[in-house]
This record gives sequence, structure tokens and C-alpha cells, in this order.
Amino acid sequence: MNLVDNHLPTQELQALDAAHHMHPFSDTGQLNTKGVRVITKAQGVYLTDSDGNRLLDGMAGLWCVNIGYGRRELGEVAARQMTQLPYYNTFFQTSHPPVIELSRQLAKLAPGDLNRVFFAGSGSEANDTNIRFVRHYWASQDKPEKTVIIARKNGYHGSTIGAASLGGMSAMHAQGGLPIADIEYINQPYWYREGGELSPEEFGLLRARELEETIERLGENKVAAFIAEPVQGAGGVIIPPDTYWPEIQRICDKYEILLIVDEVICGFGRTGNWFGSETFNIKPDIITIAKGMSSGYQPIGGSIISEKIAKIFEDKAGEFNHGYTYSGHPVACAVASENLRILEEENIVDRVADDTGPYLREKWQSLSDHPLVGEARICGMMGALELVADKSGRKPFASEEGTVGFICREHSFANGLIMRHVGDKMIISPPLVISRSEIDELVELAHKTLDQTLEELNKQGLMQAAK
Ligand code: PXG
Repeated sequence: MNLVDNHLPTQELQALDAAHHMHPFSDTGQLNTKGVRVITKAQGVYLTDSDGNRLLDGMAGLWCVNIGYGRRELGEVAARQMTQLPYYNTFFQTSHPPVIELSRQLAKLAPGDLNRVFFAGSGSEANDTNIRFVRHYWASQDKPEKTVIIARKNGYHGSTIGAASLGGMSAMHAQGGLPIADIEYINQPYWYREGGELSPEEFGLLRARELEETIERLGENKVAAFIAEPVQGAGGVIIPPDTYWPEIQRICDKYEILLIVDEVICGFGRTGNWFGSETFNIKPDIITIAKGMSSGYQPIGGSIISEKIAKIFEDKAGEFNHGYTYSGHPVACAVASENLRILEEENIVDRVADDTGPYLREKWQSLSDHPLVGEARICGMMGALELVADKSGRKPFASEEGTVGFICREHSFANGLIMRHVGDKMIISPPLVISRSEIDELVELAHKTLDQTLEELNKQGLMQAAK
């Protein structure tokens, strides 16, 4: 028997998990009653669970396994680095070859003059860094009152206290005393649910101009930065109307505020370019990175900052009293470097732009013919289905938000496809290496799942739109 197959029986694993392991974003009581699904191995775009079931991973783990599972090269690099230098810090005026090489690669790949990298262990940590970066940047230029960061409702920037404060998730703010001071929120560019009678273009402009109104209301001298994801991921793959980002860019250029673009999901090929900032023609001062940087093979995040900011840090800011034990961890850096090398060498990002991305788009959009699907939208390799009872009305279901999405997700898992639900939206974000035939399989399984969901909704009397 293969060593990795040699695990305890599923029920025993579930009992131990329930007894000793607490899960993120989970209702502990509910989960322990139901029992977790135990994933034991993975290859390419497929996972295997402890009962031997095969699942097509339509979420690339948690939006991160861009390169797909089972790339030996990454394991080999990790083993070599662990033997040579498993750990050293980057605090005491020291550095090491893996962090230097990864910084070089990132500076080369990142847009514009974003050339300097500050490392963290995750996207959340990187966004905490960003809060301190931008406030200290202004304080160093005798503008300590420029502290407010404008963010968006339903944005997601992580789960530490700082990052969750930047996020606009009301359920997260409701627990643990969030948000921190001096974060302001504007509405999201979510046309399908919030656009009313406006065209997407009109609505995009309207939502972008809330940034300008907020800057004017607070006073430019109080505002440090604006933060946003190019496409909101965890919020439900919300792709802004074409008018949105150009207007945001105009406003950021007009006022003296910094633009932080959170590329934790959109970065490293997800939208068909190396960064979402290229897809939407955004000129950021800082980008947040994590996830696809290492394809999730190692935990690593960071902030890539512009020369303009770096210059202030070099000339005026003094010591920046911030950093993590694992900032620039050698093994994580070596693995991320190898991941980037493979993404480049195998032209994986170009393939998303020119081949598999357009192929998935066509197939995915065909799902909008299904009676349950109000909109099938997609950007590169991230897509969403808006499930509705009334296709022309763009109205939510009468049932509590998420009831239908959950039913659909359960059918999807039972069919061997991992799709995530965000409320009543179904989400995909598959590994970027997914092939055409695997895309066919994904879309066929999604179609079958929609049919079964519709049948169940009809049976339960849930096919009703809200008034
Ligand atoms: N920014 C963005 C845009 C993210 O999507 C983070 C920051 C935080 O990264 P870390 O590495 O600290 O998790 C994220 C993370 C979901 C889900 O349910 C999404 C994320 C994390 C957990 C769950 O879609 N994104």
C-alpha cells in the first residue's frame, strides 16, 4: 500500500477531527454532527477523498492552486531548500538567495514601477502590512492626519483584525469588535443585484463616483488610500462594469491618495494576465499578493510597492517597525520561485488568455440558457452563476439567501464537482492548467447539478422570487 493511502478509516478520522480540530468559517456544532470530508491526495485538477471518491476541483483549493496538484518540481525544490537553509530571518540586516530571487522575479512580472516586495505569510498579513505602510508613508511626509482607508462593502481582504476591517463583510464585522478606526466603506459595483434600472455602464460610473464623494466629504487631507480587488472573489466573482475602473483610476489620479489593488485572487494568471491590474488597466501604488504566487504549495504573501513609496521609505521613513517571523521564508520563497518559473516556461497565463479561458467562457456562458441561471459571468478562470427563480426580474429567491446555493453545492459535491456557493451564486475558479476535456467535464457536471437543483427546488416549493 502506498504510504499516503495508509490512513485511518474515514469515520475514525472524522471523529478525531470533530474532537480536536476547529475549522475556519464553520459552525462547529453543525460540522461535527455532519462529519468532515477528508481529502487525502490530489493530482492535476482532481482530488481524492478518504473513501476513494474522485472530485474535480473547480475551486483550485481556495482560489490558489493555479498550477494544479502534484507538481514534483515544487516538492523537490522544497526538499533541497529545507536541507540547505530551512529558515533564517530577514530582520537582522540579513537576506538569503531564495528571497532575493523571488523578489527579482516579482519585480519583473509586476506592472509599472512596482519593484519592491515586503513579504508576509498570507494575504491577510500582507493587507495588515499595507495599512501600516500607507499610514506611515503619509506620516513620514508630515501628513499624519492622512489615515483613512476607503474600502468596499462586500470586499474581502482577509481575516486578521486589520484585513477583516478593510473587508466589507458584515458577518465578519459582527464578531470580535471590528472594524478598526478610520476605515470607510463605499458600495460595490455589483450590477446584477444592485444596478436596478441603470445600464451596467451607468451603474459602474455611479458606484465609482462614491469614491470621489467620500474623499470630498472626509477631506483629501484625511484620506490615505483606497483598496479594492480587481474582481471581487469571495464576494461572489463580481466583475465590475467596463466604466468602473477607469473612473476609479481618474479619481485616484486627481486626489493625493494611494491605490492598493488586492491581487490575492486575481494575481498570477487568474484573469488571463499576470495581474488583474493589467486586465482592467489599473495603475496601482501597491498590490497585495498571496495564493497563486506559490500555487498554495507553501503559505506566502506579500505587498509589491511602487518606487514612489519605496523612495519615501528609503529617504524619510526611518525604521518601519513591522515584520513577521516568516517574512521571506526561504522554503516558501524557493517554492514560489519554482512555481513562477513553471507558469512562465509553460506559458500557462497565455493559455488562459488565448485558449482555455475563451473555451471555458463559451461553455460557461451557455449555462445561462438553463431556467435557474439569471447570469453566467466569467473573467479568465473565475466564474459565477446567479441562481434565480425569475430570470427577467433579477430578483433574489423568496427563501433565505444561501438556501438555494447550499442545495446546489450539495448536489455538485455528490456529482464529483467542487463548486462553492456565495449566497445563491455558484462560483468556480479552477486550476489554470485545466484542459479542454476537463472543462467539458466541469460544465457537464455543472449542468447536471443545475437540473437536479431545479428538480429539488420545484419539489420543495422553493422556485419563488422575492416580492
Ligand atoms: N485578499 C483577497 C482578495 C482574498 O481573496 C485574502 C486577501 C486573505 O488571504 P489569506 O491568505 O490570509 O487567506 C483573500 C483570501 C472564500 C475565501 O471563501 C477566500 C479567501 C480566503 C478564505 C476563503 O472564498 N481569500
